[in-house]
Amino acid sequence: MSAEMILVLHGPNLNLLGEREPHIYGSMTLEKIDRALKKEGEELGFAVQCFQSNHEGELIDRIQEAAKTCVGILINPAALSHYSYALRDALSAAGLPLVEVHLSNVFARESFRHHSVITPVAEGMICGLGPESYFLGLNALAKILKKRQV
Ligand code: CA2
Repeated sequence: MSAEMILVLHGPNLNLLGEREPHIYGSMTLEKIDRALKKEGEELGFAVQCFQSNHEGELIDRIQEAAKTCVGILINPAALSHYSYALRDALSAAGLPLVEVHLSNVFARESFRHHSVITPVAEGMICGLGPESYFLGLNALAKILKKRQV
């Protein structure tokens, strides 16, 4: 039997990780984060698929597909967190357990970053721990999914 699938989504500009602004977002590239998440996922008993887009509509298309093929979503919505009701509606409609993560401590930054329109439809949100936010988020999601299987 093949492993159940978790979708990891990265929002706009996260493709620049490791190349720009390392003082805010760290020096690990997105490719390296994705590789480590897939490995961690395997150890947790899940197959992890990763997708990054700079386009809101592409993220929404991927979420709609995931509703039919995946069991949970881990997302860093990037700046879309702060204003995208379309992304929130897609995540809510997918009806899958959702964990939101941010690399930076959004509460220690500009006030527009203090509010996420995604958090109310997520199981929880982790921020401020660099790439570790993703790994903690994946572990939390796996725990939630395993509890639901019982
Ligand atoms: O801290 C996070 O993970 C954020 O989601 C990152 C977003 C930001 O708009 C959110 O408020 C918090 C920005 C992603 C931009 O990523 C870059 C990475 C490297 C260089 C430049 C931008």
